[in-house]
Amino acid sequence: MTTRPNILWLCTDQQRWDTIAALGNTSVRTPHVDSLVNDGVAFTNAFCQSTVCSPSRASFLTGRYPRTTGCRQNGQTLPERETLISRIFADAGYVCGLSGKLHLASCSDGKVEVRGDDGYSEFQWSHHPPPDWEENAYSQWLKAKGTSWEEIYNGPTTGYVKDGVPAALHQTTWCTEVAVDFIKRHRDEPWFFSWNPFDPHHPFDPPPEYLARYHPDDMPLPSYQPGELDDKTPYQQLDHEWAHNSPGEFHVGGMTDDDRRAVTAAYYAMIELVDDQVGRMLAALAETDQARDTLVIFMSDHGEMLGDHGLYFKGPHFYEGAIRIPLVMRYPDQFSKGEVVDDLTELLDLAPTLCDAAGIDIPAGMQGYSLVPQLTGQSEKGTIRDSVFCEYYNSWTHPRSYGSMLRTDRYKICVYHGIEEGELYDLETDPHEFTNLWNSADHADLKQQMLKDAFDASVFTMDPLPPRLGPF
Ligand SMILES: [Ca+2]
Repeated sequence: MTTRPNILWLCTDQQRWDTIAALGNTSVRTPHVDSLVNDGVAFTNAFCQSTVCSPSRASFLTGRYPRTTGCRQNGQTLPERETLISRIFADAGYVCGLSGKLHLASCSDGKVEVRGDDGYSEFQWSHHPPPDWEENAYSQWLKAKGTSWEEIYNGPTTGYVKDGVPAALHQTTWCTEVAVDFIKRHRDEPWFFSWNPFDPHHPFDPPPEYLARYHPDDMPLPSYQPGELDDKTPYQQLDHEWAHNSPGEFHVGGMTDDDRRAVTAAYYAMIELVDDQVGRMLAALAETDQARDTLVIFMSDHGEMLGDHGLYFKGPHFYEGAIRIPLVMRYPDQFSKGEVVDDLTELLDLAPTLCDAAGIDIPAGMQGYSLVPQLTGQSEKGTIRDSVFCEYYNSWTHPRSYGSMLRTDRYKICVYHGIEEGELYDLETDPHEFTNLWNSADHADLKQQMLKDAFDASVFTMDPLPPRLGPF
């Protein structure tokens, strides 16, 4: 692969894996992402390296595990020694742009996110829609249109769902306008663009005209069995009452089935807006005759529990809803068309994949594998990796919650450090992860082996840098 493709990197926030119509979800409409599936390669077993923003994003933007980058928790700044994939592409002569969030440093409590050496020459930052910072470029866009967030975010609210701002004034739409403008202006040079909207992250507040398209009665109920949390972690038991263990906010313990269906409807409505905006960017590529020269990635930074196991949002939980994400790539004439790859894949495989596809040497510190062999039909099934590894180190709610997870094709073990609870699932006999085998005498040998394998993964995911230069 000798050309220099443009990179259009579409990264939503908190979008779980099973939200693409073309891959089997019959309740959501995603025609534009479906077109990427049909014209590109879909990875149906792709996993994030952490279930919250900053460690996950720091990981896939460097190709290194959260503990390796040093950005292990929300609120930590990615150390300066780390090199972002956008910096690598800028150094290779690409013009790099971003709209939406980056989240590689703390931006809570009114702090503006401090930028590192990220390589973006065009940087339209908006961590989230509310105007918590003067620097929020989305707020400035609303102001230029003669309105404000406070003015337009005033729809009716239930305890769980809200009518958000109209699509024309939505942050996802704004992110897209910035992207389309960038795509049109840079057609004569190689470019790299990060489209990072906040949706479909909670709150569940789609534009009212999108919410109206999804009737709660048509939505499936989450995957949950009463009593299943009895032998699971205290973090899950607490989040089963209040999401993120934050009393007064999202009262999971008070939900009815109608509430659960309404939340799913709102989540899917946000995803349909995301999809429509993806369609605008794909159209801009086609209109400017850049579609064939552009590698498009669609993915998310982590999942959303969406009521599965009686849980919402995310947390120190390693269920499929939280760790498994959509991942689709399209590069016409170069990558396979309409291929579905079910090999285990980690998000940190993306950075080496992009380097490989663009003819850039893969840096020695990257810990993932290039997926180009899978993308071009040059690999045997199951040759990427035997397992995926995910980490959570007191990253958000539940102070003192430390967990790590190893998942193979068949088994998943979740080890919570410093407490006695853990989880072990047989995904073949129990694909919905209802039955925790951690304390099952019949599975003691399996648990022992998985603990050893997880310990191995913990060792083998340490930083490969600095390079070893000789025997001594
Ligand atoms: Ca996130």
